[in-house]
Amino acid sequence: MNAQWLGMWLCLVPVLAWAAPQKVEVTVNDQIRYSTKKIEAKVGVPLEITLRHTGKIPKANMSHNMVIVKPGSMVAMISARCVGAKDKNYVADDADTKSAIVVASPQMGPGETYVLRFTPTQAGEYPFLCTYPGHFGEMNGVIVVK
Ligand SMILES: [Cu+2]
Repeated sequence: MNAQWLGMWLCLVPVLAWAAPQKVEVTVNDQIRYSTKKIEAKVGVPLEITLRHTGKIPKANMSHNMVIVKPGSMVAMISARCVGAKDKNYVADDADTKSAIVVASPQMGPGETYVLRFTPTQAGEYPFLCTYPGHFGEMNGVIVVK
C-alpha cells in the first residue's frame, strides 16, 4: 500500500465509524406513564432520548425519571432498591445496581427536560423504568436494539 492509499484510508475511517444519532422524545406528565413503552434502536448508532416533563404537579409531591438497564437485568429488584434510595434521588448506588444501569436521568419536575445518551453495543432488550416510589408498575418499557 503506497502513501497515497494509506492517506485515503485514514481519511475514510472516521467517516465510517461515525453514525448520526437517533433522536427520540419521550414525555411524562401527571399521569404515571411514559408516552411510549417501546423504542427501537440499532447497535452502534448513538441513541438520544429527550425526556420531557409536561405535567403540573410540583416536584416536591411527585417526580419522574428514566433509568435504562442492561438486557437481562432484574428490573423488579432494581426498582425495589431504588425506591429505598430516597437520599440518592431514587437511584441506588450499590454495586449490583450500578453495574446494571446503562444511563439514568435525575428525578424531574414540571417543565424539566433531560437528554439521555448512550450507544448500544449489543443487540437485545434494554428495559427502562421510573424509580419514583410506586411508579415502576406503570412506568416501564423496553428499548429493542437490533
Ligand atoms: Cu414516575
